[in-house]
Amino acid sequence: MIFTTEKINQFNALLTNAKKVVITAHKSPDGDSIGSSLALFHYLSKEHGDVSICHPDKAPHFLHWMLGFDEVIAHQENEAQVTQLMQDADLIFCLDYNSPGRIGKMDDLLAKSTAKKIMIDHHRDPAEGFVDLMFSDPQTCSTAQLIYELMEARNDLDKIDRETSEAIYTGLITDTGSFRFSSVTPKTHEIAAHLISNGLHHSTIHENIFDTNTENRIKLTSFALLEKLVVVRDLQTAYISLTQAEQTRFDAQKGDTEGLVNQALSLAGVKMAIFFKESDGIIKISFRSVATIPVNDLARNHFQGGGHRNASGGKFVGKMDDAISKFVTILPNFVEENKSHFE
Ligand SMILES: [Mn+2]
Repeated sequence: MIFTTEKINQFNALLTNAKKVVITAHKSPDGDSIGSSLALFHYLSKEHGDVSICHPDKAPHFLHWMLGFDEVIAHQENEAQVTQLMQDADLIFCLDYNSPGRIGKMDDLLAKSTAKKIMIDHHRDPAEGFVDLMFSDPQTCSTAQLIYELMEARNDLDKIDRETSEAIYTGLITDTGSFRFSSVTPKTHEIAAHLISNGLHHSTIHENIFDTNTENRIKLTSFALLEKLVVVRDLQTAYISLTQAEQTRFDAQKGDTEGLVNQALSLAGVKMAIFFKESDGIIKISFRSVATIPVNDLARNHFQGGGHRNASGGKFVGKMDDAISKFVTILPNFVEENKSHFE
């Protein structure tokens, strides 16, 4: 239980003393960063007059349907407005990220701000000292679940309306692969059950998020699986890579490669999957694994990254071929060192 009475009292005091509240979340928004931001926004707006959402960049199109989405101001698009809001803020929420480095170019605004800061997050190893009040629980599947638990701890579950409910549910399903990851607990299902009992149209939300493929996206996915999937059968590993040129060929939009790595992981006999994506001149790498295989070690030790045990990210500064050969060289050792996890 991270929402202790003592910490909720501190939370209440910080909120009461703040005139202007800004909600931030990590770069490259996903269903949980947007979902938790909107859920908190809808919730706080009921008791607090001045709440804004400032994100480093814009969310992929499959999240634009969300109620209140237009409230999210992207630093990338409205730098002056975000700068002003961050400067004027008395209280800043840091949602779904564990260190200031995760908000891209907004990190400077956060560092310079004199506002009080509250973190609500579920990533491991939160950085010390950049917030005044920290709610961090790596055991929880999503930040959206933590927003629900915050409302619960403040006896405000009756304030869950349609907007809040859909935002929380979006975070839950996108961060858990639709309730399949090991991070899902009875509590996660209890929350879903409560939201559905309250009238949430869960199947519509699922369709809004997952059934929004464009023709180009399906073709890009098909190309990636047909031409770019490599299965290293004896090491129970599969990987996919996409260069910038390959993405351009299919006019890839933000979010179009989302979930690709999970398709590689879905192969029978494969316990670890990696996706290499050329982006902004570097190679961004997504790692996924099953059971206890710690891909965050791989990401942290070799690819300047980190994250969760089963879902991590990293990067390689250089060419695609060099990123892949580095990985292929490391792979046998990693599997050997983690032998027991691969059995
Ligand atoms: Mn999350």
